[in-house]
This record gives sequence, C-alpha cells and structure tokens, in this order.
Amino acid sequence: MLRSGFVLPITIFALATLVAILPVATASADESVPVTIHEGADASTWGYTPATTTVAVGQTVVWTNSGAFAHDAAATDGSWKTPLLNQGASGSMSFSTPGTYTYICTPHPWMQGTIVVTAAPAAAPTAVPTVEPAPAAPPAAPDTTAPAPQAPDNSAPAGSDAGSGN
Ligand SMILES: [Cu+2]
Repeated sequence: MLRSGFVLPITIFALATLVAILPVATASADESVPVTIHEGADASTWGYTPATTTVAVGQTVVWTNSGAFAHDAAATDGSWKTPLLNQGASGSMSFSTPGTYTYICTPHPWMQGTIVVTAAPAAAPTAVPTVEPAPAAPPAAPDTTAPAPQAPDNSAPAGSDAGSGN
C-alpha cells in the first residue's frame, strides 16, 4: 500500500518587511555658510550679504565675490583674513572659537560685516530608536521533488514569414 502525494510541508516564514526609515540628522558642524560680497552703482553701498552671519563653532563661512572688483574679508582685529577675491572667486574661513568678529574689506574698509560664532549647537539629542534592520528573507526554497521542466525552444527561426494573407 503506497501513500502517494507525501509532501513535506514547507514552512515559510514570511518576514514582514521592516523598512525603518531612520531620520538622517543633518550634521551642522561641517556646513558652510555663504556670504555674498556685493557691489552696487554707489560704492558706498558695497558690502556683505548678510551683513551679520551667525555660525556655530566648527562651521565655515564662504565669501563669494559677486562684484567686479576684488574684495576680501579681514577681521578688524587682524586675527584672520581671506585672500583678495577676484570677481566670482570664493574664500572661506572656519571658526573654532565662539565670539563676535567684525570684519572689513581691506581695499574698501567701509565694507563691513560681522560673524557671530556660537558654541556648538545644543546637540539635539539624536533620538534615533535602536532598530536593527531585519535580515533579508531567504528566497523560497525551490520544490526539488518536481523535475525542472526542460523546455527547449524548437520554434522555427523568425524571418521565414510565408506572407500569406487572407
Ligand atoms: Cu572690497
């Protein structure tokens, strides 16, 4: 007496796809903060935009000269200075000490700006839940009891169209 159709039960654990999209906190420490050096028809209006820029310690200020003349940004206390920037050029300075730094343009000292460097931002507690990504579910085991169907393609090669139309 044969028992046919004895099939081992295949238990498949379907893992729920746990896609944990963790919020990516934008690190602010390495950000650069732009300042535009601008000119105008009246040279007395030349200056920096924004006139006051606030950055956190570790951040970098990047000055870009949108004018036609060369400008720079030079601390009034002489502690730092960008190179003289030609039209379209940029110069950067990073700040590691909190404080307020006024600066001017060396060739045009009436151009004035201020950099306020604050202590590192109160590092927003990265409340990222500890979620371990689920391992990739293994592919369903193939049914090895059934022979793989061999289906050779014996069809005639294309291009031999008899061209019979009704
Ligand atoms: Cu200038």
